[in-house]
Amino acid sequence: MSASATVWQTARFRIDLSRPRVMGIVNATPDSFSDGGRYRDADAARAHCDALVEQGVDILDIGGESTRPGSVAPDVDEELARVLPVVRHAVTLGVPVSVDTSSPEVMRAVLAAGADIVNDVRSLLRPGALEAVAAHPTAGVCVMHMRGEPATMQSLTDYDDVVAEVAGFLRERAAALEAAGIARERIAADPGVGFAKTAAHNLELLARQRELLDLQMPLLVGWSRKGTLGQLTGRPAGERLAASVAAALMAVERGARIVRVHDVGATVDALKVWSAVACCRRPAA
Ligand code: 7PJ
Repeated sequence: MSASATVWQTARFRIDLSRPRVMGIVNATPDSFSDGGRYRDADAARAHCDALVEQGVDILDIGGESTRPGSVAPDVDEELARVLPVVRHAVTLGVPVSVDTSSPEVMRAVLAAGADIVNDVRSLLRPGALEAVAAHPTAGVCVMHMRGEPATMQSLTDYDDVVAEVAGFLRERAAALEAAGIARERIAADPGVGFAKTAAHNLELLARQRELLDLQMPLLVGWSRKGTLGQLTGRPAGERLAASVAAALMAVERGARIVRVHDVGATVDALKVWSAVACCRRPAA
């Protein structure tokens, strides 16, 4: 088997990872600038799904909980009310649909509605989450490294060797998922850029990212608009496009097979250039 697995089994799609894939972020959280309430927010999120498909997205990732540093989780009913109307539309668009959630109730509901992937920043550690995904015969899942909770994680940044710790955690979670009956080819692994990590840790994880290929799982990485890029450039989140594309490209160059991004069109273009060069390489010795 090559260093990076070549498929990701998900509910409706076996995603071919022989070329890198772009996962586009769809926020189903309330828009603080919208005064039209839930219907208007859901409409905007559905329109955003359509726009990302138009831009060439490979996977839609819909989230109803903000997990930015310091944020507090919504209750289950609220999260479902945000996410389900968007998922029901997204599953009609012909691309795999992922849902960014840690709630077993939300997992069960979105998988029943036809979603393909559970993307859980808490790696199915909430009670019932492992069982919710294992109960589906083929749904994909992404496990991600984090410590603590988004509200407190930035105080949990002591590591001897961040790459070894992240790898050890992801290996353990994959083993737990497999023991629960989730086949290996259904699992992707994510180092969790910005989750209980300083800028130096995030950069070390990117510099040494190839070491994570030893996990023998497809690597999914999300650098898009993250704080480390703000620290490096001095720019606010809305002005981190170039930095985000640069980081996504470096992640792919170091073996990531899926990049989770806000700016789908720009990332798709960058990866076209990368792929055109990658295909001309001599086979590795
Ligand atoms: C990530 C995520 C990430 C995965 C968020 C943000 C914060 N899921 N959900 N990986 N980040 N798998 O987008 O800034 O890095 S929410």
